[in-house]
Amino acid sequence: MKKVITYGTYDLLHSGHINLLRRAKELGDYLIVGLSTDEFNAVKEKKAYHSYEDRKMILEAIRYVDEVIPEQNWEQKVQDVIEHEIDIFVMGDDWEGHFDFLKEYCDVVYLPRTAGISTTKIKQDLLQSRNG
Ligand code: C2G
Repeated sequence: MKKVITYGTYDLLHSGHINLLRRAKELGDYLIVGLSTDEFNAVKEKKAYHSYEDRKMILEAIRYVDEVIPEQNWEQKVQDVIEHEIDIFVMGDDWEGHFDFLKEYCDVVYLPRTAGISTTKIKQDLLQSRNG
């Protein structure tokens, strides 16, 4: 069984997230998502709209996702890859090069981001529409 892992905040789920998860799953048989906790989001200077529990429940409902684990810090990836016997690490290419240190432990794949959509854009568009 080929195991894949990816990480993220996955707040205000949108087509870019789903495109990433679908392509990540297509690379193997089992997809784990390391979901950023609310505390780690603060480290990433992100404030998610949905709580970790809600974002986890939403991800677990997606057909491409087999397991969700908490992402609590920048340092856990090597341990996660070893413990979960991961074959492929996947991220969107906005992270190109940032996780190449994992090549010692598994394949590292950066997939093209989906253009024109982001959680930040959703928040900005909603703010503008409210302000007229
Ligand atoms: N993504 C994408 N296309 C978009 C938006 C996001 O492919 N239009 C991808 C990102 O590249 C990432 C995943 O969807 O692989 C999740 O995006 P975020 O929730 O924004 O993740 P991020 O905050 O970048 O967290 O340790 C890694 C970090 O936790 C990554």
